[in-house]
Amino acid sequence: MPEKKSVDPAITELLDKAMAEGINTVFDRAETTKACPIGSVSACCKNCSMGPCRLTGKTEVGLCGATKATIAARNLARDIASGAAAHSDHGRDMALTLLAACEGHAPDYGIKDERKLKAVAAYLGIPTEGRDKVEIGRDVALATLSNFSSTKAEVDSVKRAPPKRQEVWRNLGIAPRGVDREIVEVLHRTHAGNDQDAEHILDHGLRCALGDGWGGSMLATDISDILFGTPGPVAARSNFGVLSETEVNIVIHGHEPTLSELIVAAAGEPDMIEYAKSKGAAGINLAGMCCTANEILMRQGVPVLGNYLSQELAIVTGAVEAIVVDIQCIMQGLVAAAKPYHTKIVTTSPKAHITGASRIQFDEHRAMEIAKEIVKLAIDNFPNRSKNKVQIPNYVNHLVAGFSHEYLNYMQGGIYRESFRPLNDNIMNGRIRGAAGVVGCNNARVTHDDAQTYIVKELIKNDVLVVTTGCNAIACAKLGLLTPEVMNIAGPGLREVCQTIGIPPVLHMGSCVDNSRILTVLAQCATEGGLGEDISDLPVAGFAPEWMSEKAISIGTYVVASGVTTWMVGHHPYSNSPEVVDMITEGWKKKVGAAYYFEPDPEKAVLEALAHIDAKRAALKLEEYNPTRYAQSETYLPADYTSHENFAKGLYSRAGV
Ligand code: XCC
Ligand code: SF4
Repeated sequence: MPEKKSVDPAITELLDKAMAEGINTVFDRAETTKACPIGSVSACCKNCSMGPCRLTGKTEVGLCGATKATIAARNLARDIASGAAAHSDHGRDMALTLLAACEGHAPDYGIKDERKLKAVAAYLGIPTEGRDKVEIGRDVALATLSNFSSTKAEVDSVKRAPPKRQEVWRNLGIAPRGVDREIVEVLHRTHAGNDQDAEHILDHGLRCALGDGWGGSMLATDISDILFGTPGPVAARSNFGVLSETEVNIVIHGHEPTLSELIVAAAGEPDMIEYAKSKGAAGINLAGMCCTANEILMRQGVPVLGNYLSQELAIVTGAVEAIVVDIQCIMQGLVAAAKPYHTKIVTTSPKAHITGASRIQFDEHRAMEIAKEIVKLAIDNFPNRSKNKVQIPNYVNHLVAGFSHEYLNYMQGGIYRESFRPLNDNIMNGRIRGAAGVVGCNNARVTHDDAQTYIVKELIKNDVLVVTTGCNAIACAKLGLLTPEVMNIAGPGLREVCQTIGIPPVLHMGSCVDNSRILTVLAQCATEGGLGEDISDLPVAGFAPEWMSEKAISIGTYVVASGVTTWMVGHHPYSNSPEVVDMITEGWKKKVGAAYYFEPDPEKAVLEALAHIDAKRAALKLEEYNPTRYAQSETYLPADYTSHENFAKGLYSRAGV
């Protein structure tokens, strides 16, 4: 059990309140419920009813003779399949919404970003010349759907990878054919008595994960951008201080932008605000949680309340009228935690009911009407708020988010000269040592937000540019790492580049499905010139600190399969088979040019990743990284930035200060 539960003082404050009020949260349950030592290393198989078989002590094989390697590989492949299914089913629903909108059945949705529509149409092979956007949109939706259960040789977006990478996949026979097909095939292969060669199972695991990253997730991002707009920089706020004492607080939690975008619209309607006032509230205040937060932050600047482990504590503030959830990362514990409070938990997805929660089923055909119904339910609940139970931790941080691939491209050369040249050049000359994607969840087995923010800070100190998504992005937001001021702790070379281009050293790129944005950025860096020809040549690394979900396993795997060595910061869930551990590290280095590490120590992970980045630089024959070579003059720190010491003290600023 971690000594300290969270590095976020708002969480610490609310945990004290929860304890005083007798509320049991995930933090308490992490103390009373120990992780199973057998399952946590994949020493258990329950794929048939002769088991579950425990491969511990002297037991080398299961009843059927399955080896430790087979069992660990099957477990890993199934984790990938489940994670890929979650992301991809989300992508499918986005496509169905686009289709309904273009066929006139979903009047509250439309094509917001025509430029993106045309770009996506181009890589899906859909003609755009002289055609109406609704017609193109319909074809894009249908073509997207055909990538799921396809009869194709490859999903369309495989073409978006650098040619060399495509070759690697084709040579190994792991270019994904259809998103659904690869997931089904994992389940088939891992059924009792089928594929029983660990390496062969894992090859297919790679293929399935690629179907997620370059298939389902990428299409989810693309269609979200078409429907709701491609993100550009927005300023916003984060942490519990964004809740309002006087307004109706609605927390939007989950993953999809479909409903949440309309709740944002509904909450801004004059009749809704009037209605809130008629109930004694000053207005309506929205705050996001988990990846829905990221979706509406990136496009609308809606404030972010917190990440995965914060959800029950939102209730404990006593100030939240409704937590509206759609899919994924929603703890069942919300319902029990809400019992002693007035907060209503509202489930909305046909795919995610929770026993005991309120339910307003979402239907894209009547989207606005339903969004208003939800907002009204929250408003009606406002009079039930008991003032003496309210405690809103007074912590807020400012942030800048909204860095889509398109924006990064535009930012480095304007609309006529879009490129990644400045970034590549500065990596080549060593001002920027390399880049890292830091994603990841929250995990109650370790100190909340600690490894997340530690790793990001260490990387930027070492002149490594960071891109972030998901719950890591939210941890960074809360800790003040998404502000330009954070340049004060960045290494001098990185700082100089960030100041010149006008970007913060930590770039928030969106939700978990938006890790696909990172893939396309990597593809462009690799083909821009000067940094090799394949993603695996780039001086970059991946991290997933505090990861917990199967989605994280799928993401980690597709990032590795794309050529980026990745550190999952946490215990090794497949370590019962040293053979499998070797296959996904040394083995995958040979196959896909990148290794998949599970490392519990964040410090060690950072050191290994820096060494890896330097080795990639050396292989490219780039300038050796030298931290004192650039930007040594004090004038590089503009006077209006706070001093190092003051900034460090103020990492958590009190609201309004
Ligand atoms: Fe869920 Fe996407 Fe993990 Fe956060 S980071 S806990 S998966 S919300 Ni993807
Ligand atoms: Fe045991 Fe084999 Fe059945 Fe797994 S598939 S539970 S190892 S008998």
